[in-house]
Amino acid sequence: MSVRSDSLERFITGVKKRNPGEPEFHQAVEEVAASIIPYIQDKPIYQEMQILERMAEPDRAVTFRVCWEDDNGNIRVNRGYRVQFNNSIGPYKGGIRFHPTVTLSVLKFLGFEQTFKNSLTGLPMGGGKGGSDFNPKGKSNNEVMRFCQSFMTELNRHIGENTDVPAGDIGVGAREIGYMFGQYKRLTNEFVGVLTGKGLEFGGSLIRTEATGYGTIYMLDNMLQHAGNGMEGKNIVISGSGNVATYAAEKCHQLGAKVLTMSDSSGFIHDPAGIDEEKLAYMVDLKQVRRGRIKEYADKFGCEFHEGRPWNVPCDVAVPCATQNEISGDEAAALLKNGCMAVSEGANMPTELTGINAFQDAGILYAPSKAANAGGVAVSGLEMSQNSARISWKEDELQDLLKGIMKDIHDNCAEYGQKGDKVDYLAGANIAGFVKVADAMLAYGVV
Ligand code: NDP
Ligand code: 2IT
Repeated sequence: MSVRSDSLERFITGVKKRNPGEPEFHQAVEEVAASIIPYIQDKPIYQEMQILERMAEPDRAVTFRVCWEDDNGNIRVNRGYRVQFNNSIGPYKGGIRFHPTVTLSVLKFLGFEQTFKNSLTGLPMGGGKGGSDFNPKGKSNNEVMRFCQSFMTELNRHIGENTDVPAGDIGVGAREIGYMFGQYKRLTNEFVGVLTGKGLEFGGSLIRTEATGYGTIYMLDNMLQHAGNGMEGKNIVISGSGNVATYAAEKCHQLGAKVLTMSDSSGFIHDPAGIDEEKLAYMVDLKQVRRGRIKEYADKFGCEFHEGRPWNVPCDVAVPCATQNEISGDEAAALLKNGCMAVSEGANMPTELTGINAFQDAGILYAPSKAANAGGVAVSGLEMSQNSARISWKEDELQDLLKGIMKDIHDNCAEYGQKGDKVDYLAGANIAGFVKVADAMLAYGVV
């Protein structure tokens, strides 16, 4: 075993021992450490000051009981969380997820990743994540409202515009942010930018809704252009049909590519004619407004619906936009076998480590989530700025800012990830994200 892999092994063994039963968190830390440990090999100050070890420990994690009453008068109990991971370069910032699979492990992986992602945006934001095992599926609006109010009744004491600024994630969109912001305002008697992703009437920013999906495709476009290629005519396989997937699909279409698939937890639709703006509008109504199942799209447009995930559909580019670990090693191999030459991750950590290794070994363009989906939190950062200054920027200004931030992220990853005549975007993103946070931590001494 080489010195490097030996120290990686020792580091990961320590992380696993201190955090038993948290496989998603172990996975996220291992993926980052595999880039950082070789990088700091000849930079003893980061080792002496135990920077990586300190970054793998959240500042704090709170869990709390969330009680609410359903429409039948039954008392229901869920668990709420906020993991405040690292505030070295700005207030904690990151989404809230409502999904039955939410655990401390999932939120720690997301909070850890968020710290690097937020650093990459170039904006002053630390990393955090929160959520609950509450399942919004099948709940009435009133049930969702009562849950959100109860959740915020506890969460409000841990957050603040200069302390911790949550936003949306899986299961948390404009509706939930509205209910939570209303409750925060009521409890504290303060109208401040304590959440992002707000409605435009009460301090939200234009293009926040579109920003993550658009940004994921800007990252892809930047990678393709850097390699002398482009989006025009590419066949794209997308998973998910929520916020991120929808606007990723829209941007692909606008840039001249063809979107073949979208999915939800019941399966995927395969539309060889391509998902255009009109079909996408139907999808938004189906999934975001009526909260229906994706099979209805196949019935409406006469295309195929399959159970499972879309990674066996031949494509040029894969854009996973649903959830973590949705591309296994075998599915990565299937994508490669069918000619996939680029992957841009809209979801957080959608590819298992074996899948990442397969993409890296094949030398395809691979944009890891912390770089590829940073456009969402970047526009959240711009929403915070607008709220602090009590102004609203125009749409074209924000579009330009988002494009510029994604170009800077690409170029920063390319600079740190240059290996011979190729770019290792995974190493580039990890190292570029690390350096800024690490140097701030060095400046603070032992805290
Ligand atoms: P949404 O809740 O809007 O949509 C989630 C989509 O993914 C739905 O189609 C959902 O299907 C599907 N999905 C969720 N969990 C699973 C699962 N376990 N198995 C299969 N399908 C699943 O969430 P977002 O679009 O906001 O988030 C998607 C991903 O993007 C997440 O990884 C999130 O962390 C990440 N992300 C989101 C950002 C944002 O700004 N919203 C920013 C950066 C990253 P169904 O409808 O059946 O549940
Ligand atoms: O994973 C993410 O970056 C998000 N869910 C968005 C976080 C934010 O604060 O906008």
